[in-house]
Amino acid sequence: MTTTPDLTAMEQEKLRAHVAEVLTRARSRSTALTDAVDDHDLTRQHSRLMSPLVWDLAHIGNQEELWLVRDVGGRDPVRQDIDELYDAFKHARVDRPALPLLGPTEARGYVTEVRDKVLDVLDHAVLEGRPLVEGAFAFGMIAQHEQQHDETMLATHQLRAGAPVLDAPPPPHGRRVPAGEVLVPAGPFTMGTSIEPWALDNERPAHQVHVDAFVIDTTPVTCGDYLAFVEARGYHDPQWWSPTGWAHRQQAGITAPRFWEREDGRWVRTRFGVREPLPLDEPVVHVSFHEAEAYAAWAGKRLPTEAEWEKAARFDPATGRSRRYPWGDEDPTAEHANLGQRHLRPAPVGAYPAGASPLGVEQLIGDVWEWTSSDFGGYPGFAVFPYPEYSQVFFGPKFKVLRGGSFGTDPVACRGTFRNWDYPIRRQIFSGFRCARDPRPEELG
Ligand code: AVJ
Ligand code: FE
Repeated sequence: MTTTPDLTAMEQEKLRAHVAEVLTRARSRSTALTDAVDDHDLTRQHSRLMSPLVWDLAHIGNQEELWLVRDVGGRDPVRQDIDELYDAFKHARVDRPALPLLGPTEARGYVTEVRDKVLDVLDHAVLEGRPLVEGAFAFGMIAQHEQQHDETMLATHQLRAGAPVLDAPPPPHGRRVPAGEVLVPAGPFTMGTSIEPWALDNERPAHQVHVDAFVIDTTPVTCGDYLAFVEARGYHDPQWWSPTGWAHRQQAGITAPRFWEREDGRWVRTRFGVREPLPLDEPVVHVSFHEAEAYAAWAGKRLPTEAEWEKAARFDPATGRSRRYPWGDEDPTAEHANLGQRHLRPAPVGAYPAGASPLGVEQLIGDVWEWTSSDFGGYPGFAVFPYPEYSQVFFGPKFKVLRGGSFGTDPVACRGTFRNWDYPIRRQIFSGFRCARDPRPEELG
């Protein structure tokens, strides 16, 4: 008996071309982020929270070698001797500068050698059969991995002292949005996915979740909104903070979002080396989960749960279906969302009317990662794929989920189902939030 391949030869070719395109886009970005600074800035540690940029670069190449050269390609190792140096579980970020890392020239040569082999593997690979290569999954996973590290490198750039080295055009203008909040009716929706070919293991499988009615903000909380909390002495009143959040706020001496400063009686913020007046209509960024939670309490609201966030982003009341993105199933364009480091900042609220969900919730995708109130965990039926260190080892109450991607997230690593996570004290990432609340009885009609 003969079996018909799922993909025609032409479909295989289209998929190969798509893979080559996303890999190339990721590499252009990694190259730009590492060529922007000198060797000293590539090898030094800009913050104890971050790796030296040259570690990220070689780690990108090492993951690509492990999965695409050795596993998918079945080829000989390029540099087996360095696997241990670039294993994120072997050395904490703080210790990485002291390791005998590849220098800038060696690291660049290494990632290029690996990529050349990978493009050859791609030319010969059959993109179906084994789950790892089905729909070119492993290639998509590696492109996402590189882009995730590019976002991490962008966060390192934000922590770097000195003159600006990155540039990008400003984002589109904001606008006044029709309503500040919308009601999302009670009922089930499909959370997660079983059909998105490059969805990672933690996004799977699709499953029904009942969500009670809730009200959610149509836009992320802005710097102007957040400033009102700061000026109302919100950082000095424990009633808005959880006990853990307050303890951290006290111990770390935090009195405003990261990168905000008061200068001659005015607030300024530093963004990739540029000091500028606080942009009041832009989503607040560089806040921790604890700060987000405190603001929400002060505003008489709360953070959305992860299920609420995803329902607001994907549920289409007209069909009962869950969309890939708030605006529909089409991949994001520049009209839909601020992604991919196209701009070096979040866009003002109202900048993306074409990105709205059916219920009118805006800027869920792009601009700033949004903290949710949920711990990171596996969905019912979760299965490790292809390795437990991507997601599973982080499941549990130590990590909070963030959703939606930021201006520094590439579209390949951003979907309505995509899940990010971090410690609730972290704020060097491009993290913001929006508020939700329980409906008042009269709003339920
Ligand atoms: C999903 C962003 C939390 O950077 O720690 C990179 C992504 N995993 N290399 C991280 C990741 C392995 C991960 N986050
Ligand atoms: Fe990694």
